[in-house]
Amino acid sequence: MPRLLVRRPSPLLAEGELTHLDRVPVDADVALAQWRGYVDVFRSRGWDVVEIEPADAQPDGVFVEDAVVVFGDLAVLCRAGAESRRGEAPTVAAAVAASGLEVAEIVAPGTLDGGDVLKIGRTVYVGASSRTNAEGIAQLRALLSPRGWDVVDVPVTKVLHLKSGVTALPDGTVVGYAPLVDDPACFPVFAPVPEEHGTAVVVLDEATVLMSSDAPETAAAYRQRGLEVVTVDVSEFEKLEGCVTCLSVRVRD
Ligand code: CIR
Repeated sequence: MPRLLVRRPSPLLAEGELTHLDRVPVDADVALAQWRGYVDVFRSRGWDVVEIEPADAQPDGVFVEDAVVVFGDLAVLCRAGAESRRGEAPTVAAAVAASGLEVAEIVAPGTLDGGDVLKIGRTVYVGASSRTNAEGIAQLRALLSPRGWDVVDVPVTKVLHLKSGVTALPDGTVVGYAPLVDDPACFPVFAPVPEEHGTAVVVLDEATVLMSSDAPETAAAYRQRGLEVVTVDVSEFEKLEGCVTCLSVRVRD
């Protein structure tokens, strides 16, 4: 059974980091309801939901994807590029330790945010962003190359993380909102989408993706490709440069 690691949003969510967006009011109660709706999509499809211990003092703690990335049986604990987010790590490490996965970690001076890691087959695209540095990418490559993964670094200057700009459909097609993608030619197959919030998809299974409800034209385009599309409202997280991918870590069998 696939597993989903999540953490409920902190009451301080509205104080989360912002890099490319201006701060607007965030409603913590709405955010909690949206988070429950997000988790329910997975639960109703048979995913085993594992809640990481709440970290209410960490405004960005809900964005667990940034703290750990799973490659088969290996979990790589990240070292956050934003100092304000390093306090999220101990509780994530505890949850991962209990998961039975082999564990490795990125160490100083390396930084790596999981939002910069996009896996397609055995290729791992890593965004060289304001959060992920060359040393972090080098450490990840050293961990993954012997295990048969090819690590490819790609520039990210226009959005927070690589996966704020691009993600991949089940067939490996990379989708992105072209004005926010530094170099679409980095990817073997790139399909532009018409809306910024349409770029982030979570693959639920080979025929189904989960995405934001704030990109109806893109959802229609994915349906045209024969995909089933499930949408959720994640507006409160989008205000903080989050999206559907960053609210969970998917551990697939
Ligand atoms: C941050 O700036 O770190 C948070 N406010 C948003 C993190 C979003 N994470 C992601 O896209 N993987």
